[in-house]
Amino acid sequence: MSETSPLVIVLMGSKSDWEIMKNADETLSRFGVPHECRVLSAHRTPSEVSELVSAAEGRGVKVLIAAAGAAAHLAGVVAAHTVLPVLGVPMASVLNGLDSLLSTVQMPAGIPVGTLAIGKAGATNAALLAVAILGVERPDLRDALRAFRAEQAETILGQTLP
Ligand code: RP5
Repeated sequence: MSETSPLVIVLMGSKSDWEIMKNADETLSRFGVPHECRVLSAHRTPSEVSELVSAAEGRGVKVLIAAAGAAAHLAGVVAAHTVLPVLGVPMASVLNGLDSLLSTVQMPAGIPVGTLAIGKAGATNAALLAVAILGVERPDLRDALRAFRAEQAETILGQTLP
């Protein structure tokens, strides 16, 4: 995690989400994006969520990622407190994350949450999408994303079957 001002905040509802959300942390680090990761819960620490998110724009934050499981309202609550883009990542749960997915993705019209896939893929892609959003004004990040995709293509093309 960078010690400079964060461009991205990664929130998760519980420390139990970290095993998955460390993939977002690692992906942002790979692209050299300053970010901070925090555990804050929409229902267990509502005031602290409100304070952190309300102050984010003033701190220079550009994108927020919010991960939660079960009745996963964290991303929606985060989005209610900011006009910055909010990316939601549903965590797996006793219902395999379907409850988290629906809770995160089914925002009524007016307050959007860009929802990614359940679990590790969503954590990684939320970070990649955050990099793409930052890349709108950062050609260096766009170049880094192109290089990342070229690397993925090389990996696929190099795969052989037994
Ligand atoms: C949600 O409840 C968290 O985001 C987590 O995915 C889930 C379970 O939390 P713990 O009971 O493990 O703290 O709020």
